[in-house]
Amino acid sequence: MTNLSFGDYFISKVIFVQILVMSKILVVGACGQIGIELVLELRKLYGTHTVLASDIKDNCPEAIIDGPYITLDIMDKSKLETIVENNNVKQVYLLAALLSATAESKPRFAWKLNMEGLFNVLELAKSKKINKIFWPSSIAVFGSNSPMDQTPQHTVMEPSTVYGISKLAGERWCEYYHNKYDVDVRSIRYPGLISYKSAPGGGTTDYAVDIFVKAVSHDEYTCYLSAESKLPMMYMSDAIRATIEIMEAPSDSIKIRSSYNLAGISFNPKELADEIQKKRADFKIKYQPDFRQAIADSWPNSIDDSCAQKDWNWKNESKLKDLVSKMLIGLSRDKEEV
Ligand code: NAD
Ligand code: AKB
Repeated sequence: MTNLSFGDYFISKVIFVQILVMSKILVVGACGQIGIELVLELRKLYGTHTVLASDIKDNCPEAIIDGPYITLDIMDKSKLETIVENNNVKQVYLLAALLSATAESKPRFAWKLNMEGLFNVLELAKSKKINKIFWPSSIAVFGSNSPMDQTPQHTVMEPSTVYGISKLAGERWCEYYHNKYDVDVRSIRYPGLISYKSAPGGGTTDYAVDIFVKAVSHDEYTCYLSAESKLPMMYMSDAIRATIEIMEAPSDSIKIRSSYNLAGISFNPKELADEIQKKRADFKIKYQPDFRQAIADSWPNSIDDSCAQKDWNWKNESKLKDLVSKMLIGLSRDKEEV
């Protein structure tokens, strides 16, 4: 404040705060399983009009219709740039991608979408048009040569799916842009996410959502994975909290600029079905593994997330029992409302 009068100092502070307030957060892929819940939470924290939701879909989902929405194909670099400039976007959460099961049926397209979208956003940060990026990776970066139990942060990584290959390559590019161009990119290797507000988008872990939909409608569930396929999973509210916590953490506490391991709860389909049966005694499940079994077999059983715990104080909260209760209540309520 040395050379400024109090009045000038006050005005400069007001302008600074206004610039901060006016800058926007862009969520790309906002209509998806994570996107809807992330937009809702970001709007609660930073204000409805601060969070610009976008997706390739023309229509904004009902759940996020109260705030700004724009149609955007993340591969359209010039439209992305225009949106960023016209709206003073300073942070981007990039969620648009093809997930593991869908990507296997369109490998070349999955590679193109998953990589080109990331490059378009990294380039915006390189040219300092935006300040911060969140980009999710996945447990799919590991492969059958990685240790299966408590898979460490740094280990053998030989993914066998196009999705896993794109996520591992994406992680390397994130670290590269951080080291070379000082890009503030932050990332988490999400486990399979479980939620009821929006349907999952074509992953191998989707069974752990589908099973609840059948349980509340009193239908038998045919599981496409075997009863013993143990995978790392997480309840959505924990994943959203992790996403916001890593983005809010001081930059120098984020020591890993590829992507952090993140652990929630590990279970197999039988353990999940048993827990559901404690609440819905009539629930029945049978097992008919398909091509997704090989994908699940190549992924870890459980994850060591001690680096995330140490660097930015990550801690998972939901246990299997809570998750089952929340899913059954959430889906039953939605059913009654329909
Ligand atoms: P999703 O499939 O539910 O949602 C993706 C959204 O992206 C969709 O709404 C889709 O319309 C949109 N989209 C597709 N192509 C687009 C394009 N060209 N431009 C703009 N939008 C486009 O996926 P999700 O489960 O919400 O996952 C979001 C991110 O998190 C992905 O990168 C995924 O790999 C990662 N992830 C998810 C999980 C999980 O269990 N859900 C686990 C690990 C990692
Ligand atoms: C998928 O199954 O593809 C996703 C993931 C774990 O990345 N849920």
